Amino acid sequence: LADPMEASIEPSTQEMIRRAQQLNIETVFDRAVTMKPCAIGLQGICCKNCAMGPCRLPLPKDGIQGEDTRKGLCGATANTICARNFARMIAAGAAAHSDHGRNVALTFLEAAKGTTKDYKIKDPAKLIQIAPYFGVATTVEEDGVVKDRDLQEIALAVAKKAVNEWGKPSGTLDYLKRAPQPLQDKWIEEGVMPRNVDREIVEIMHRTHMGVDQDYKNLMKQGTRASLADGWGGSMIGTDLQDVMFGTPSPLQAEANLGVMKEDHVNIIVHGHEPLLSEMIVAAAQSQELISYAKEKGAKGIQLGGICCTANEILQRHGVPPAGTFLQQELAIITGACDAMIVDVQCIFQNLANVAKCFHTKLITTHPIAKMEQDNVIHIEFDEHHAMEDAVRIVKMAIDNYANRGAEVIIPRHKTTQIAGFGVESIKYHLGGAFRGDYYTLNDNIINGRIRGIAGVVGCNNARTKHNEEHITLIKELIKNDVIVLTTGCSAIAAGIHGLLTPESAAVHCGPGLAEVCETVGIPPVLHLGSCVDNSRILLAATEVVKAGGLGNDICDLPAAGSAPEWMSEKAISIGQYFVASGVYTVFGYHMPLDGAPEFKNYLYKEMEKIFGGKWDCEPDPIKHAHKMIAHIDKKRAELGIDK
Ligand code: NFS
Repeated sequence: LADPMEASIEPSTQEMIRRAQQLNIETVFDRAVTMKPCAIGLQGICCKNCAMGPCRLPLPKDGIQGEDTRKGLCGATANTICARNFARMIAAGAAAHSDHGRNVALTFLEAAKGTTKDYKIKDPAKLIQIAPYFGVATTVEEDGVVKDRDLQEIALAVAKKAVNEWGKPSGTLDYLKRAPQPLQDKWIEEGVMPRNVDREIVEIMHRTHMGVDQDYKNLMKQGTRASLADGWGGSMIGTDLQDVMFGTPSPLQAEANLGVMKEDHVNIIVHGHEPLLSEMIVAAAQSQELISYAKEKGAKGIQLGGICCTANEILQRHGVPPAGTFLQQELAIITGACDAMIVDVQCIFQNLANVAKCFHTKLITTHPIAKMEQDNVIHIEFDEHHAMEDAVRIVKMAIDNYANRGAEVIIPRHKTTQIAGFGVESIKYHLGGAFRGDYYTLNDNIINGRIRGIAGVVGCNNARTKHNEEHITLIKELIKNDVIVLTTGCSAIAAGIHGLLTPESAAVHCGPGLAEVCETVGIPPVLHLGSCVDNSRILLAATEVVKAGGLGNDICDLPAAGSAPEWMSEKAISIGQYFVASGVYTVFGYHMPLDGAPEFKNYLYKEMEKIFGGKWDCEPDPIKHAHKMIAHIDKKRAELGIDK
């Protein structure tokens, strides 16, 4: 069994691991003790792409290929195998983000056509802002007079263009032109401009099939192209259209951690990624009718909470508190107070069903592509044509289940307050100039040295590392050194849980320069920018910084760095690659599956910088990790002539 103190730095997590062990319920933390990773897979050199294998190549010693130079049966070298595996991770990650984006675009098309009543245009300003990138006009000329074009007409034109981005037969993705021009030039020169989202993912699967692409550099070219189709395509379109339909986030206050669950309330946890359903659940749970129904059933009200990126989506737009990170999903049920957990796609443990079986919890799957085989799981397929009806049915089911709770409900007391809901627009509002709609104040403070640089800290938790330790140690070290942090995903949830998302934390944890800026402007030193598809907001924020001037001409000129200290998902690899290909020095924690192919690893860690201005790195120690990022920031400051 796992030692709770070794598994997490977070007290409610430790408490719930102990509680699970008392009840003889296995969690991810225990499985991490009994299941050891495969040594060859860990190095990235196991090839199982054909039935002559799996070919498990010999491990190099101290990063050098030794005397044992056996290859795969087809002759595949360590570089080829490692690059194929890496590219396939990008394909899976880009597919997950982009399929989410596609579903959003398809729903937006229905909303624009008026064939669904539950989804509407909530943020017309955002629609008008993005329309030109799709080549959609926002004004019309009638009798020589320029007038605003009908909103529904703009929406329909944008929706059709957006949906087309997944499969258009010619050209390249429309959103690529949002990147700084020098970056676009690099992509064109390197031949990595994505043509359409689906094609780049399919082409990875083709090129990594047995006997196709056998040049690791060429394989990575396609990996890059698919990752860009994710970051500057599927994810970015997903984020934008979600903003149009559900509202662009703006800063708000909320709570975080398992302690947000309430013993005397109906507790509903939404877990997964696509906000299409969870938006409806929020609306249903806040309706007077269902609150009254909950009271009739003996509860004081309905408490919603989120896990993973669905949590971030509804936190950013509605202030619904996240109940936990990726690694706390089983623990939310182990409280005994979770009346329903509703899941859609991605990052959902199969073991949730086994845990739910030990309690009264209704576990509800909602997505046609993500079902569970266990018989205690209920499948209510969500359909955008009757979205609200589905949501009401689910919330009612949770309320009806309130009476079935067992005697022992133990909810950890821990919860924190946080400010979330930042985005490109709100950073502009807080850190823009008084008369200039750009990032003037931010740039000015970077140039004068109060802010040393910008870090993006994102990504998952990983049961192979101590839950939240790397995130929190790293972020604290960065802000102590006056580096402002933009965060998303489970990293953002972790930062919220550990109290780093408050303006007050600036005085406690920041260096004097960053503290002064945060206190003057009234923002936290760590800004929550949303879910993992919202990493596209970080790309656009970086682009705004470039545009505001004084810090070079391209993202790679900025004193900035990226990090995913506890990554585990294939989505993180796609994100890492699009950051690298956008010019960002990107450091991952834990481990990278590259050690078996030192030459390929060197290509990612060194050579790539010559092509895109960004490169990969890996550092498991969070303090050293922070200082690698800071050293890069200082190098960029020196190149810009602003080091002091
Ligand atoms: Ni991102 Fe979000 Fe969390 Fe990792 Fe999973 S929830 S999409 S993949 S674990 S950060």
